Amino acid sequence: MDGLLHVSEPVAAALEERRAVVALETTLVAHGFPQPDGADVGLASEAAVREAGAVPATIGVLDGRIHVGLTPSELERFTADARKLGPRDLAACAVQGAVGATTVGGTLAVAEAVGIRFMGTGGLGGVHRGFPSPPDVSADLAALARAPAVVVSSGVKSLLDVAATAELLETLGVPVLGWRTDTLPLFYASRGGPPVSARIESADEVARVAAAHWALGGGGVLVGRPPDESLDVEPLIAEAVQEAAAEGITGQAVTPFVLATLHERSGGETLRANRDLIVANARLAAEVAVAYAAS
Ligand code: PSU
Ligand code: MN
Repeated sequence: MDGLLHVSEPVAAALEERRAVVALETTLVAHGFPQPDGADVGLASEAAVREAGAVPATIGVLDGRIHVGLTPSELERFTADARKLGPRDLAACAVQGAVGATTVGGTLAVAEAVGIRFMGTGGLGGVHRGFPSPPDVSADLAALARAPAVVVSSGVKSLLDVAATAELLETLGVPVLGWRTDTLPLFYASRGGPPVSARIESADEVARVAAAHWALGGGGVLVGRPPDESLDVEPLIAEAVQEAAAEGITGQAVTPFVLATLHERSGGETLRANRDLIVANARLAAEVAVAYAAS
């Protein structure tokens, strides 16, 4: 399996020297936004990570290898026709030479394999509305329970059943830390979510809680950072989720369909909000990684 993982030179050097590294996914590049917005969001996230003093490691599958750290021209290859890769999909995609964009779960599986402990994203996947019909629970949850990594998100994507997802995170033993808040953010909306397991006030405090969790043999830690600009789009979400069901859209296709429908029906408002929160979360993940490296 030599050569299955390709770690870019800057990421390899940073890991070797125990400097701060932040993993970023490619699913939101390929499937979370129309092109060229997806690649722009990816590049803006990488820039935010660098500004905070860390090295970005954007992850995806190209040409038979799992890449950790992408060049801008490699990032542009993650278009809507890329496969969407959860942890189960990585191996087949690499062996078959397809282009594959990693979800949060897929990214965490690779991050664990190479020793990266921090990641930023938009919103975590979770229990889909209507469970158990369909019986759809994002693989993000199982991956987060296992990988020793801090994931900074704006909570759980509110197109899901957020309350059920929060219960499952407790069952899986995942600490849910509120960034200067007592409740889990609702992706586009900052308020109204379930309570967090602990509120934290600084990047250094997140780093210390994560280090303690890992010293106890724990895995993932979720940090919920409220979006700076809060949007109430619940009626649009309910409409889009219903349409997905009526059109027979299931499995991995549900989240991209709902996000795209919201981007369209909100006149681009959710697209702007989603982009801004992703970049801000990448920056905070880098600040936590820097604090951890300094400790
Ligand atoms: N956050 C966003 N946009 C996205 C996602 C997260 O702002 O597109 C993606 C992530 O890759 C996450 C995935 O892992 O949605 C969850 O998809 P599913 O519910 O099919 O597991
Ligand atoms: Mn699913």
